[in-house]
Amino acid sequence: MPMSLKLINDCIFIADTHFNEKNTIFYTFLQELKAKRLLCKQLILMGDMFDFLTFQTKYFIKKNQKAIDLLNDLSKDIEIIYFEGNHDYNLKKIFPLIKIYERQAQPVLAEYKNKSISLSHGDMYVDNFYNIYCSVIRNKTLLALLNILDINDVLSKKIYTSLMAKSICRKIPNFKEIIQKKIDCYDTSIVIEGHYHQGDFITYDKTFYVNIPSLLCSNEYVILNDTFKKITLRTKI
Ligand SMILES: [Mn+2]
Repeated sequence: MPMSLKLINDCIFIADTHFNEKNTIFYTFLQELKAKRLLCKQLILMGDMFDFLTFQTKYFIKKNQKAIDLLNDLSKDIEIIYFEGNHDYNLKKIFPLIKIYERQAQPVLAEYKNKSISLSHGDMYVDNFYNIYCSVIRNKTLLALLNILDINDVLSKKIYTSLMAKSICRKIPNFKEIIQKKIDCYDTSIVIEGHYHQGDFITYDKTFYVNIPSLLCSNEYVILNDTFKKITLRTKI
């Protein structure tokens, strides 16, 4: 498999910010980058950055416009890589300068100091039913149709309200065992995922597993410089 991505020293990973009207830490983080209070040459977005975003759903593009614009602005100066998640997909036309990896292209094989690393949002290798569900919700014709049917944004507003009410920050008790079941589906010795909101780094027999914490849940992101380090986002008030 060809290496499609080269990770550089001090690259920053963030995951699962679930941006919406209530959860705005993603926007705060991007502002820190814009003001250069946080320095970064390569930013890797591990998915579910927006609580809901697809190219076909105009209501959500409007809702998220502020964060979309800032991200596009930053992508002129910073190399940004975006792994689509289960809440944000069909993004290529929204972010022209960002390297987007759709679910079907994941896991992505990356290279860092002669080591190969697999990266994906984290909702792969679950089960067949979930895989079918994923291809249905990403179907562009279906989404376009729903957009036409979405008279006065009624459907979108329903989705939005239910997403806002969801509590997503919780500890998964047997997380190590859950990942154990799928870890051998990857064929690299390092695996990076988001999706689970745990932020655990776990050593298995053959694999080092990095779960990028949810910036929304724990206020943390990850920097890679020889090793992976969790950093707490500090913002001036
Ligand atoms: Mn997810």
